Amino acid sequence: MSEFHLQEEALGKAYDSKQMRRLLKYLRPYKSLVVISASALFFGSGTQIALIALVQIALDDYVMVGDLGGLTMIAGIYLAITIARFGAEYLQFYTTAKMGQETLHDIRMEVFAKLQRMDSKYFDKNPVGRLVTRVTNDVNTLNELFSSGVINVIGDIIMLVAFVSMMLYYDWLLSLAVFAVLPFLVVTTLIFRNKVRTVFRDLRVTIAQINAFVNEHLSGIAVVKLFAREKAIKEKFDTLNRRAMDQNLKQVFYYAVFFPVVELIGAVSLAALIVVGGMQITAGLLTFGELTAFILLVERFFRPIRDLSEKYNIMQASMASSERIFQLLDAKLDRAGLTPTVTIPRSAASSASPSTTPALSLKGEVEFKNVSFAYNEPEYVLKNISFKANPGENIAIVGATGAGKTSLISLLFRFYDFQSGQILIDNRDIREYDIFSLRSRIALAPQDVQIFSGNLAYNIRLGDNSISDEQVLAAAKDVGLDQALGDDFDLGMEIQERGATLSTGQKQLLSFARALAFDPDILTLDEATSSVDTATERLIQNALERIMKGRTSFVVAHRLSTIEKADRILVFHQGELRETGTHEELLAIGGVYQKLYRLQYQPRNIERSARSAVV
Ligand code: TTP
Ligand code: MG
Repeated sequence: MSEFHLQEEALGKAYDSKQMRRLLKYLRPYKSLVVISASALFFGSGTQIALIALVQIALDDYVMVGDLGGLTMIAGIYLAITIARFGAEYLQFYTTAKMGQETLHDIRMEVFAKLQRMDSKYFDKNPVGRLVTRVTNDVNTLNELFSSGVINVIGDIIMLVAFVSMMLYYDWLLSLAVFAVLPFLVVTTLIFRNKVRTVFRDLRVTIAQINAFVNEHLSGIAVVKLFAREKAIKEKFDTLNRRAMDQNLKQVFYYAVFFPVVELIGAVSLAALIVVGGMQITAGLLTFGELTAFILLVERFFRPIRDLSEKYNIMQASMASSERIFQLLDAKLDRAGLTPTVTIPRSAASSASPSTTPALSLKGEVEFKNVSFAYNEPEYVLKNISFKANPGENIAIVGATGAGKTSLISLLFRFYDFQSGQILIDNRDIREYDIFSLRSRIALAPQDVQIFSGNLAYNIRLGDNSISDEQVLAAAKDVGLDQALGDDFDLGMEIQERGATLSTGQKQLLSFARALAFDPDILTLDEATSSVDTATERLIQNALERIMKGRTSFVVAHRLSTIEKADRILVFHQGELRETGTHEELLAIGGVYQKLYRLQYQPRNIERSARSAVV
């Protein structure tokens, strides 16, 4: 059974006081709503009791005596109380819903904010589908707790107590007749709860599986189509879907049995009531009005009991959800929150003029000192790496696939912390820098360009409004995005999620523009391995040259032209830095680089390597 399976399956207790206290903290900002809602609930419950008492008074003191004038007055009071009850119920319904939605909003924000602060390792371990479930399903379950659970459970209990006291007040013998059926009710409820809990848990697992399945197979729809797997995958989905349906029906079945059984028990107790009540009336121990009121009470008496058993499910689900949410909220934070910080103020980008020199920036000297790194120890993907890049130097990083090039780059950004060694930027350990300002001075154009739905300008500045339209436009033109997009080029042009409207080359240029827009001190590029047409190739070449000028830059290079122009080439092989030098120097050595060059970079082989890269 997968970890995912287990996690979604966990359905623990229906009540955990520590967790409940923590949940209730979310209600704190909405104290006035809680007070209004609770008062309305009390008031509403009071009216219910009052109405029943009124019926008893009307029957005994007016109908039986034949006082019709007084009866009109009672009817008037009845109407007034009913209207008040309507008002109270409206108020209670509205305020609880508002309270629920407000807390829901707060929790969702908190969960999302927390997710944003998680480090790369966390996302490596937790599938996106599951995290989406945290933000949507789990938070929604809590909504049920807040909007229909907490306060109503209290309300149900109050009503039960009130009804029981009133029944005892009217006639204790009759009350005993009613309570005699309670054991049956309790047993039925327990059986029902057990059955439903099992089905409910199974259903949750199935739904989580359906979510994950849909997520995976829609994200990978191209592969599904490519291999014509639609039919088989549809069948697999059908199995899951059918399972969910069966489980749902099973749940419905239990409900369909449970409710009528409760009704039946109620009917039996009513019958007993009429017999015993009739005898009591004949004996002069009970009035007709009191018996009527009693019958009304008994009817209402079973309702909160039934509701409570339903609320049990809500409570249980929300305890499980809140446990998962709290687990996420309590997860260890990105080192950003933990490290001592030396703040590098951002360059004066907000002053709009691109010519302004940054207030404080990095010179761009980068040094790796015996850096070793493993995603999972002891599988080291970088072994004892040492080199130094001078400010403004353009460095190409080459190596076969899996050599550790992307990993090396990600260390600079502290996406991961390495196990040993030191990385220095401007002679200072990168762990001493404030992580956010560090990242704001180093740009990355990654191997896979992530596109967000929105227009071109949004995709370049990524919502950073301190980058002006002029800067965005300048960056776009500087990398030749205007030429690549031709007549379509416009900062307002809409770009679809996953970049369906852009070609690979255009996406690359866009990512360059993104990197350039905030005028970084150090630039890193992870060239895409896929090939583009010669015109775009030339655009990319020119763009690369322009954006690397005057900055320390690291380019994971797959293009011979990029490599040849670099000041220095670092050759990686199986996690080790094997060779360092210029193109000519390295060819002369006749080592790893020469082999790589022969296999991949030599002009006549480009076509072939490009094709293999795509596959
Ligand atoms: P990379 O650093 O991704 O290798 P690369 O960038 O040189 O390869 P390519 O040219 O194909 O882009 O991977 C080095 C090793 O690290 C590899 O064995 C896979 C492993 N790895 C992880 O375990 N987790 C990760 O998140 C990444 C990126 C790599
Ligand atoms: Mg890579």
